[in-house]
Formats: sequence, C-alpha cells, structure tokens
Amino acid sequence: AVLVLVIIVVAVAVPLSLRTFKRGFIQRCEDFKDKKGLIRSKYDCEKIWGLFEEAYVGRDPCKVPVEAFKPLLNAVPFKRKCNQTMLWSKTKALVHDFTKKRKCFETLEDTLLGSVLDEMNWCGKEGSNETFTTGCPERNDCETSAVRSFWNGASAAFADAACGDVTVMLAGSVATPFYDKSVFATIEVPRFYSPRVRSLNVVLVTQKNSVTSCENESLKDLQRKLDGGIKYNCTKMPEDKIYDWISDPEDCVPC
Ligand code: C8R
Repeated sequence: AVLVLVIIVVAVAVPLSLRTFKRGFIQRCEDFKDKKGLIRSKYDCEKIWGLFEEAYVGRDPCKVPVEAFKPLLNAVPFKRKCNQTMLWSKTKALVHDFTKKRKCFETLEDTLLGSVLDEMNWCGKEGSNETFTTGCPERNDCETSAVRSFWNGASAAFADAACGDVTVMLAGSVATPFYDKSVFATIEVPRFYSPRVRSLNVVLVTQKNSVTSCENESLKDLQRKLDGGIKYNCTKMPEDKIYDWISDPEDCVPC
C-alpha cells in the first residue's frame, strides 16, 4: 500500500510541479509586461515559454549547450540602452535594491527574461518532455546545466547590448572583487569594445571592515583585460551610503 501511495504521489506531483513552474513563468512574464506598459506589445508569454522549454526538454540535465537558448534570446532581444547597463558580481541583492529605486540603471534581472527566471531552478530529462524543478543539478554540479547555460547566454547578449558608460558593482568585502571565473569576468568583460563602450565604472562596495581598495590586484587584471580605448574608473563606496541613496532617492547620484 505504501508503494502504491508513493507511486500516486510521484505521478501527481511531477506534472503538478511542471504546471506550477509554467504558470509562475507566464505569470511573471505578464506581470513584467503590465509593469512596463507592454500589454499590447509583440511579446506573447505563451510563445516565450515555448521557446524557453525547447532549449532543455528531453535533454540530459548536464548537457544543455548555451546555443540552445539562442531562439529564446533572439525572440526577446535586449534593447541597446546607452549609459544604463548595470552589472554586478557577488553584490546581487544590493544592486537590485538599488536599481529598483534608480530606474536609470538596468540589470539583467530588470529585463523580461531576467525577471522571469531570477532565482529559478529547472531542468529536463532524457526521454521526457517535462520540466522538473527538483532533482536538477546544483549550481556547481555541471558547467552546462540548463540554468547555467541560460545565464551564460543571457549575460552574453546583455553585455553585447551595453553601450556608452557601463557600471559594475563589485564586492569590496572579498579578496578578489574581479574573480576570473565569474560570469562578469568570463562572459561580460570580453564583450566590451571601444567605441561602443566608452567607459567601465567600477563601484567597489565596502563594508565596515573591508580591506579591499581600488588598488586590489584583481582590479589591475580587469584593467588589463579591457579593450584599449575604454576608460576605466574605480570608486570605493560604503554599502551604508548606497542604502542611504536607496531610502532617499532625492539625495542620489544624478541620472
Ligand atoms: N548574471 C549572471 N548570473 C546570474 C544573473 C545575472 O544577471 N542572475 C542570476 N540569478 N544569476 P555571481 P557573476 C545566477 O557569482 O558570476 C550576469 C547564476 O546562477 O555573484 O559575476 C549579470 O549581468 C550565476 O551563476 O556573479 C552580472 O553582471 C550566479 O547567479 C553578472 O552576470 C552569478 O552570481 C553576474 O555574474
């Protein structure tokens, strides 16, 4: 009887998790359109879901190439918004609190696909046309999981759309704010070319006991990796001060 019960629970729970994942995806997509006044736009959330799903269903969860997300990324392209691109590495929560108030900056999570898939975990399985949200690879289990390949592909397209002055918030509380294995270092920085990108402005976010400064060795690596012609700036900024700006947007950096 226990076995039968387990089988019933699994049989019901799996399609249920797909239904709720898909429903959540469509809901967040519609919410994004509402918020941005895109209701009558060409973006059809059901169609976007279809292209998304096609990238990973039926595949080994560790063998989803970045290219599989191309049709999705082509259907929902990132607009070129000069001087507004905001990147981050190990400062995710703070940066998103910031861009929620400072609309002149936009992170990948402030775009349709980024906002729909932020914090989500999903995968497919060989021989199945379903989406799973449990039993999927963890972040460090494999390089080409659906989740990692999606963020790698989306980050590349987002960086390709950057132009003018680009801002990045890096963590001053870690030894290597410019970490050579990060998405920012491996995928975004190599896509910046002069004159499309005029400058890269590093905001090094410090906490009370942070020891890192703009003289940090890893930041020298960053300067060396930047295409010649792109201006580089680094400003140290206490986290408290950024939170002050967030709570009092009047008293904020001009934008
Ligand atoms: N970017 C990358 N990864 C993202 C992401 C995003 O916008 N959004 C989410 N949720 N993730 P990190 P990083 C997930 O080490 O590697 C873009 C992915 O699972 O703090 O330098 C964004 O434009 C991913 O593995 O930062 C930003 O500029 C981790 O969060 C960089 O890339 C990445 O967390 C940040 O990537």
